[in-house]
Amino acid sequence: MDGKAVRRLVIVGLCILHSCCYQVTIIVREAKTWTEAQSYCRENHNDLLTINNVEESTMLGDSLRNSDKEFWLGLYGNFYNFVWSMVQEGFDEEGQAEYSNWQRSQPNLDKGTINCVNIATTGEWSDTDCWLELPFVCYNDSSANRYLFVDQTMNWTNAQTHCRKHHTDLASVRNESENNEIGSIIQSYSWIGYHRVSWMWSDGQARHVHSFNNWGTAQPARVRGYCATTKNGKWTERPCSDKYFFICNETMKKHVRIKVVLTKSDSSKNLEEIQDAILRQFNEIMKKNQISEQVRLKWIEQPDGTIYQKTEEQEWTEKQDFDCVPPALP
Ligand SMILES: [Ca+2]
Repeated sequence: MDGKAVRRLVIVGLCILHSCCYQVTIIVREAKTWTEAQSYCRENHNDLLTINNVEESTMLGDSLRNSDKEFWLGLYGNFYNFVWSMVQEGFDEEGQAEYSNWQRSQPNLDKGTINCVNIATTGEWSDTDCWLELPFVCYNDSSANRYLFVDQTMNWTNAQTHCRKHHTDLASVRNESENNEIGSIIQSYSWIGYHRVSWMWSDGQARHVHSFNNWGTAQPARVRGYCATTKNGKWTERPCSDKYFFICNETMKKHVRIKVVLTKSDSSKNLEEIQDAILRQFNEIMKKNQISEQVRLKWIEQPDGTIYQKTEEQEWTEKQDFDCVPPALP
């Protein structure tokens, strides 16, 4: 064996990989009403489970495959949750977001998952099926005539897409004078930007018309007083006062520390430039592997404010020689 001592000047920095927020699913086998289950999850974990996409849904379906039970999810019907299409900071002044001008006995469509609001020439509003083809009113915040009547019939979603593409959004109405203005420019029942988001997640996310869902056949048929369970991944509406097992989520954060060692010291190079370049390289690698969205990288500062520490380390490299002996012939 032949050993050789090598002295190197090494510069050591610590880099932290902060992988944000991966969800852990906790299955609780104790029957509770939806509200009791929500309280339990909020006290002991994070919240009742939200399912955002097909991957999360498939993973949950796989883990429940051998169970014949139903479990509450965080999804609940919110009958009166009407919202405007246009979300613009500072658009509503105090109290104006609450303005409405429903026709008598409206809104009355309490079935299905979606419904959208039209305005009559009288200025009165009704809720109806979003797939109806109606003319519509757009809002344009950079035009002198803010409200524009579009005399083409489309379903509510296509009307929204049209207004967002050519103007600002489907019309929002903040008060009686704006409502009268719209009533005076339309020629028949027309869409405005108001629509009901009937299903909400316990964590506050609205389940919009086109967001992911995994309802079973002919579900959901009702909204009021109903919450959603899952069995084998499919969703079913059940009265929220029924008792089922349930699923909570927990948000975990993971930190990984990486020690970066620069073995070639070059005093002519600015260490701060090097550290930025190293982070950029790591970020590029993560981007290529499609993990950059969940992971954040940062350098760890030492108590004295620096990132790098210069140390003189003694390191041994070893060289081992083996004799190559051919196998003995029998
Ligand atoms: Ca109606």
